[in-house]
Amino acid sequence: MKQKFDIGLIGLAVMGQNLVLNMNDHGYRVAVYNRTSSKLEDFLKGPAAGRDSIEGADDLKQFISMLERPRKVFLMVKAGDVVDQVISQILPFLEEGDVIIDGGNSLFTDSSRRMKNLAEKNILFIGTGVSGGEEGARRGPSIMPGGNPAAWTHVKSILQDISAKTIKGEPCCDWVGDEGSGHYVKMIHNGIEYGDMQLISEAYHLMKSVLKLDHDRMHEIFEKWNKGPLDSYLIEITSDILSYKDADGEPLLEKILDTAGQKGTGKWTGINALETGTPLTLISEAVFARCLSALKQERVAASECFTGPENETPENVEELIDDLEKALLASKIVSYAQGFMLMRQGALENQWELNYEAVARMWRGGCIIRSRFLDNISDAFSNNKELASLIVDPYFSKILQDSQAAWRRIINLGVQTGIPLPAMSSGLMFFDGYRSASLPANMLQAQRDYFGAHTYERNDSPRGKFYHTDWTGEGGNVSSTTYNV
Ligand code: NBP
Repeated sequence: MKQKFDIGLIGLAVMGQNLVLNMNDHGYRVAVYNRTSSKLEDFLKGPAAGRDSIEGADDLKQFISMLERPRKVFLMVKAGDVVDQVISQILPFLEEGDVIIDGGNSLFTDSSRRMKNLAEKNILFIGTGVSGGEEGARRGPSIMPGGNPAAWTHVKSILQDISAKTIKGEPCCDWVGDEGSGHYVKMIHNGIEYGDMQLISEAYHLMKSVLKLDHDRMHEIFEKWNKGPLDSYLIEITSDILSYKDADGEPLLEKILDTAGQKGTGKWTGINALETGTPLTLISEAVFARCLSALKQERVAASECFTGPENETPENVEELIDDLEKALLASKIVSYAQGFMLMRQGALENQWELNYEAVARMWRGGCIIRSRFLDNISDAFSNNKELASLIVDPYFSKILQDSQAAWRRIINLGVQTGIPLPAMSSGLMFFDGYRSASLPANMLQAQRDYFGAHTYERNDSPRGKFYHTDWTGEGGNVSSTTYNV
């Protein structure tokens, strides 16, 4: 009898093809299927040619019959309804104990629903984040699996073998937790990615438009920053992008239209932050900055209505470059602190037990936000499992303390020259709010009580005791019900 296959993969677009080759490089026999059969043929005759242990089927029943039991079916198709459609197409051919792994960018609530529905049929479901794009999928992505814990033993070795490894050789893949927690962690990863990208773009904007640096100089600066605490994949590719010349010898970057696209995971992170009441200000600003950039026509029209401030090259350019590095690092700390705050809130609301140290380790290699900095985050949670915020961890609080003067100078520079720094400034505003023992919310509470009898607590009374004042002398004694949403 013909030897069965270790795993089957459905969806031979860029991610699927590269994951198959990666699995095969690690000794796994892989069966493949794609809705459009010409793409299956192209793959088998192209990238998979000469690999005997990769075989395809253009019929789902046959494809499933090729798999070793318990069958492991990896879906790498477009996120959303397509995942439900494909699951319902393969279900008739699966048996109890088989495993479905969805590796696309699915919404975590969909993954929770799929896990529960499939558990009723005794099919084990995993929703896993896969990050690293094409190169990551081929050479080792960061993989964040969550779902039915009984599935983990069946796929652990495959997923950890194909994942990226940290410098210490640890796999950038570990069990995240129950239900849709794997996709939840991936969603936050993508939100943080939005924040990092926006912060870097703001630094580039100031360098180009205020410090008037040319592309070669900007390339050198990012290259230098990549040897310090900002060392990361995104800083590295920014340096490469700045040195890339078009056919005419001019920087290609300046020919790219300034309207950003997005596929939804940043938006989901912002929505979840609002739903859970988490102040995820920097990442949300990064999402809105993309939305604002997309209003190109309106921006061009508005640019003709207003004149911004005069913009003369400052005298202390070298000092400002150092300030910018510090401002970028400080803002980045706030962004990650907010991302981990949201993760803690998500874990609380969904009753998941998340290991934050392991999450930081999973992001250490293979994924788009990989950076040296994630080792420090992992250490912070290893030193204190109950850490309220990365901001108060001794390593990060010292950086913030030492950088805040430079950070303020950079935000001032942006304000004075009319260069928008939405993410960097919202990071500073959050920092100032978070480190303030008192905020003007007493005024908010007074206003709420004045117009809506919403009541307030007092500084000189125990928490939980609520007061209402008849501010005008014309109100009654009846107060509104006290609750928070
Ligand atoms: P796409 O997101 O472009 O999806 C294309 C695949 O989905 C093709 O195999 C296509 O089959 C299949 N598909 C579609 Br579209 N509709 C289908 C249907 N109704 N039934 C069955 N199959 C269908 O590919 P990708 O960029 O490789 O991404 C795959 C997943 O991984 C997505 O969820 C994506 O968000 C996620 N992801 C992507 C990246 C990245 O960098 N691209 C990184 C990380 C995660 P066809 O060939 O017949 O049209």
